[in-house]
Amino acid sequence: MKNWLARLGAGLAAALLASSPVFAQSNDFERWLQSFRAEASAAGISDTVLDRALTGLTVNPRVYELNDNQPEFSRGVWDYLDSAVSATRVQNGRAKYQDNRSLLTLIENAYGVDAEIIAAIWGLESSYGAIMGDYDAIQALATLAYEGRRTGYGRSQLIGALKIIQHGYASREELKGSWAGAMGHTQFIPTTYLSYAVDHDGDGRRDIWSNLGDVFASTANYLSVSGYRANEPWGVEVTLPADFDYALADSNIKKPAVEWAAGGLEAANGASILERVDPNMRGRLILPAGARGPGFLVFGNFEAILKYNRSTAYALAVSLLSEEIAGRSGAVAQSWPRDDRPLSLSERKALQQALKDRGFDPGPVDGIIGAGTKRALRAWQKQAGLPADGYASAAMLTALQG
Ligand SMILES: [Ca+2]
Repeated sequence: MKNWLARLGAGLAAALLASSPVFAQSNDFERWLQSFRAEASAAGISDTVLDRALTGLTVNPRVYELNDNQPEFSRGVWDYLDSAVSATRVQNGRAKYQDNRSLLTLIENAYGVDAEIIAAIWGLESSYGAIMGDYDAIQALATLAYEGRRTGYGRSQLIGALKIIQHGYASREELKGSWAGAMGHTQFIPTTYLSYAVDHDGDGRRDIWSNLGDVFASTANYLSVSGYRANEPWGVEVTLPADFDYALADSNIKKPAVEWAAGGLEAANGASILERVDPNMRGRLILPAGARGPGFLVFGNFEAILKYNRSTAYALAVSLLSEEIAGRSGAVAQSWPRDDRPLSLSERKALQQALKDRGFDPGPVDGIIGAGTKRALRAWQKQAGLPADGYASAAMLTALQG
């Protein structure tokens, strides 16, 4: 095969190899860039900026590959927390917090966002600035905008990135970030940058790549606009009474702490939750690993962290890491069901199909366990006389298929 290719000569062999989806489309990409230019012009981007940013631009095959990759296997929330709130990240966080204490306190007072939360987000987004991503953001976003499952995201963020250049906030070369276009110490995507980044030191630039004052103030500003309130807890770990109705662990059910306490919820250390939080504070109950795992009553500040990244595991990691950075314990008192194997992508699809077959509509059979799947699973669990936690476990898949 190799020899046969070699005999064809370099040009023809390259053409044959180029029949892979990415490389074959370089002409198509050029055509796409032309149509995108028109769209960007209409959005107010000047020809000068478009020429400088887009001329000679190519698809980044690595970004294309990463975007295309839907991992078959997922991790349990406990595995994620083990690495997100690792001893090293805690230790580095405490040191970084001390190093930047006066700056963080200044920003905490200005925005009403706890310093340890800002530091925890910094720790999770870039390991405190150690890993910010070295992808050319314009190329990465153009690749996403061109083809794949995030074209709408890619287009709006690419226009956002071009606006950053046009306004002179950063140069074309400075726009470095993750493969998905998240940039700087706390990984702002371009539209977030345009709306929420702040020039803390007053030098005329909102520098989220190298000025820690700008980084912390931008992060705090974003959280504040997302509803973060000073001196309120993110949440509290809770235990549930024996006869608990798991259907109450629903993102739509928010009640004052006093009502949750009346329903039998206690702080995991055995105290009343009302010793820890204002009785009137409204919160919802989350069970990140279902009925067999720990529960948390979470409040408005947790929801604000979720605006940063819409993953419960992420918001929980930020919250627990922030406790550790502030010198308290972020350890979860109850144990995780570590024997509970997370479902693979095909198993999650099988679970959705089984629900559908039994007449419970989970929405599209796409392997994404969203609100629709959880609702359908709860309804089936209720009918089957099981704890209705809506948690897609291997045991539930087996029961559904049985
Ligand atoms: Ca600045």
